[in-house]
Amino acid sequence: MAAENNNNNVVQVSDFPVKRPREEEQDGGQNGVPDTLSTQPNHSQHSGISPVLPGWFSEISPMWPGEAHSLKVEKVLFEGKSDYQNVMVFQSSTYGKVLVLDGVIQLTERDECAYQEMITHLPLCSIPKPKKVLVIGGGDGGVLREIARYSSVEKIDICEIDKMVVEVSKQFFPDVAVGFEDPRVTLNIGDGVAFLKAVEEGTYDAVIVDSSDPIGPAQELFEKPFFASVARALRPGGVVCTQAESIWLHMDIIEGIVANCRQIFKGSVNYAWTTVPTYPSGMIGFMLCSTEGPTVDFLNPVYSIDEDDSQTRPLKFYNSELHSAAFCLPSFAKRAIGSKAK
Ligand code: SPM
Repeated sequence: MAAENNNNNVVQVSDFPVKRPREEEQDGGQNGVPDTLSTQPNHSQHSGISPVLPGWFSEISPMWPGEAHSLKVEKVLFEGKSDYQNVMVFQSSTYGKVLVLDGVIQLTERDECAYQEMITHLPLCSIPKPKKVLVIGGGDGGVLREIARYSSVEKIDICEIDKMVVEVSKQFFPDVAVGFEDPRVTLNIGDGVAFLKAVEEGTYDAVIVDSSDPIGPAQELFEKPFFASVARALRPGGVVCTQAESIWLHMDIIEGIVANCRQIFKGSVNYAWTTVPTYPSGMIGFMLCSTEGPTVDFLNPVYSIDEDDSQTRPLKFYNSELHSAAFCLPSFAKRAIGSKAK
């Protein structure tokens, strides 16, 4: 099946098996995801429009108990329910348009650059001339937009489970979804876990896992079998960068990810982070790993994309200095993570 995007570039929509809808999921918190997160009611049961502060969106979740970041809502632009999650877009008074999945903020127009640029350029500037890149998740297209900056890249595959996320992003976030317009992009709507299993061994130079949090459709993307599939899909010395949560909120999840990655990836294993004002705790981390092969020194990028004059859209957030600094951890995190990472 094929679908046309806004620019008339044809993107392929394959028939990879689609994961079962989340209502049927009763995993009970296995594989490093705490029971408390898997069994408590989550935000899909309400829209996120605050019952406490009328006219505000409040982000309430068992993943960050006892706190709720709020944004003033000018107008709700879209509300829908896909096979996997509730999807909402609203116009905020200070952060532009906001994309929310199951009551959790995925991006705002104002600060999305801090996430999309870092999750993309931390891995891609760490290896010479990446050619084939896979994105798992990332249905808003922002990571694609960033990968498209690399002239060395010949092929960009993306596997996003939720078609509604892609459609809503194209409609409401054209400056983010612009990534889908690159002719090197092939869009697969389906389960990233199944997609990776079908990929030929050693296919990709880099895999970027732009997932939501590990409750709901993205849970398997934080588990060991998934990391093993990623490692298999990468060439020797290939790299993965995956959303790896907050050191303030989820050290238990991060320690689980680090332990799994240390077993699976025989090259480098490092944790980096960035600020994102609209994510809980104001920051989010990334796990960066490489497979056995040519050494990858994530802390010292081999390519300075910020000095590449051919960029048509200037980078808003990432630069080479921030790249190296992103791997410096607060002491409490260094003790918990640093001792386990190479
Ligand atoms: N392309 C943007 C998609 C964003 N993916 C990550 C969303 C994470 C949201 N929750 C953050 C919670 C931090 N602990």
